[in-house]
Amino acid sequence: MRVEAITLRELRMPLKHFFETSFGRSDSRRVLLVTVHCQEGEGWAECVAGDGPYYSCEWIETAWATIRDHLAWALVGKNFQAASESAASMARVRGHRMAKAALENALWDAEAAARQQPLWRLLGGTLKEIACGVSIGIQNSQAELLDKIATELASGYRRIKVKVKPGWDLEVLRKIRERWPEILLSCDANAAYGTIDFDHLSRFDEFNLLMIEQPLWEDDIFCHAGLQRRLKTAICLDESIRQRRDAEQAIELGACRIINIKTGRVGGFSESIAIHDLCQQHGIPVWCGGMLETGIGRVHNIALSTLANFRLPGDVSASKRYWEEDIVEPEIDITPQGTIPISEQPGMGYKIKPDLIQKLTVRMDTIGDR
Ligand code: OSB
Ligand code: MG
Repeated sequence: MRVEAITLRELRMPLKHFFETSFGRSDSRRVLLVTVHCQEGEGWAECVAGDGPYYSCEWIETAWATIRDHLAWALVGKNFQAASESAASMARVRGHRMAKAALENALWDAEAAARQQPLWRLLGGTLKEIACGVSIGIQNSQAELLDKIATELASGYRRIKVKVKPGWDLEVLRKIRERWPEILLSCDANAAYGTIDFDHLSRFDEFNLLMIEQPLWEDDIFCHAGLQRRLKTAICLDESIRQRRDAEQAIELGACRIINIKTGRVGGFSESIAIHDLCQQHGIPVWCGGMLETGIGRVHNIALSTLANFRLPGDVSASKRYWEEDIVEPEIDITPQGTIPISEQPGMGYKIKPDLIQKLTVRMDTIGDR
């Protein structure tokens, strides 16, 4: 694929309902879409960087500027045999993995379309349907949280994950377990606790959780190993795993028993596959995390989730949970069994809605000749 130009677009999309984590509440999403224009056709991807530097240090403005001034120029004019080769061209830029992932994944999208192959197959996927879970934010009251859980269970979701933080944890988990003793339940702290909380965190053990996700600092592996030794509950790392090397260290140290893969967080599909394979060799199950994506990011998450070691339900849920109208069609939806069947169609298997994207676009820039 010969890259001729790259287009950046920012969209503003209101969320149907606020989403609150330990690091803050969002009512809407700034969405960064990337299109790579190649001689053979185009490819799309979504940069999952947040509205602000709270989940990680990357956010929309750093991603936009880093792609425009540095990363795009590492690709424009180059010819790649395969999308996976693009990562090496961008390696001189340190960090900025969400920005890199958007470019690499757009190239995978273009490659799948050019080869007339489903993206999931190009990635090495084998599963014909994927299992879906939901991530439910912190609510204004426990009653509202319980209502939301009831709704999601009725839709068929296979695993409920609730966000926790100091002051919204033990009591909430107790209420959920009283009402649903048997469901697959996990919690995600988004790095809200510290070493002084180890005794407090061991009390989570009484709730028979599938996992506790990222209890400690976003840049820590070592202290998680100490905590995992004290907990019966499996720790799942999210923020801490930025690359394959981090996963290697976490596994070696015993810092987690499960890993969540987000393609944006680790710099793209090739690094995601490398982490997936490493975990598979070590008997560590992985699942696909979400970043409040629109349909474009969601479709890429679905494709990645078809790799064999994605053994736990991911945060890959229906478009209508977040958006009034999604930018792909058909909208992403789940079966009553809480699964998404995989399409045999070439490329993404979903269509982009250009008119809606145009309508939602608040800025645009093209790097290269078009
Ligand atoms: O930690 O998994 C997370 C959303 C934004 C930032 C971080 C996280 C999340 C989610 C939402 O949990 C998952 C989704 O997209 O449904
Ligand atoms: Mg998480």
